[in-house]
Amino acid sequence: MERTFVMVKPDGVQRGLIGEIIKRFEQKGLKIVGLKMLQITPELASKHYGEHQGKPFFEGLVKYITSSPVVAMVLEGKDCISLVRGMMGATDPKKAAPGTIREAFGIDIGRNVIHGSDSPESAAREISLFFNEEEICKYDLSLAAWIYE
Ligand code: DAT
Ligand code: MG
Repeated sequence: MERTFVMVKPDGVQRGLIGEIIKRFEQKGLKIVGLKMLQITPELASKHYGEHQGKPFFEGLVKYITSSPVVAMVLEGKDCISLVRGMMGATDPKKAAPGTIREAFGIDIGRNVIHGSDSPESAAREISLFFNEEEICKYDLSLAAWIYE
C-alpha cells in the first residue's frame, strides 16, 4: 500500500482543527501509521520546503511553518498520495474545490492549514525527514475488507 506524509500546519493546530482534519482521513478509510506533534526548526523547514528556496514567499513560509507546533502523520492506503491531495484541495484556498479541507478552513494561500506530499518521491523524502522507521507502526486494519473490495 502507498504511504504519504501529511501535516496539520501551525494555523490548523492553533485553530483547533487537528481532530477535524484527522477525522476526515480516518473516515475516508486511510490507515494512520505514524503520528506526532513537533515544533519544526528552521533547518527542518528549509529541508522540507527545499524546492521553494529562492522564491519570494520562501522566507514567510519558513517563518510560518516554524511559528507554532504542527501535527505530522504518515497515512497508508490505496493511491493515498493523490487521494489526500484531492481531499486537501488546491494550494490557494480560494481556488480549492467545495468539500475540500482548504476550501472549508482556509482563506489565504499562506495559511492553508494542511500539507500533503505531491508525489511518491516527495512522500518518501518527507516521511524520512519527519519519522524514523521505528516510529511507523505496522499493523492490519481490521476493517480493510469493508474499505477495499
Ligand atoms: P502545496 O502545499 O499545495 O503542495 P506548494 O508546494 O506549491 O503547495 O507550496 C508550499 C506552500 O507554500 C503552500 O502550501 C503555501 C505556500 N505558497 C505556495 N505558493 C505561494 C505563493 N504564491 N504565495 C504565498 N505562499 C505560497
Ligand atoms: Mg508542495
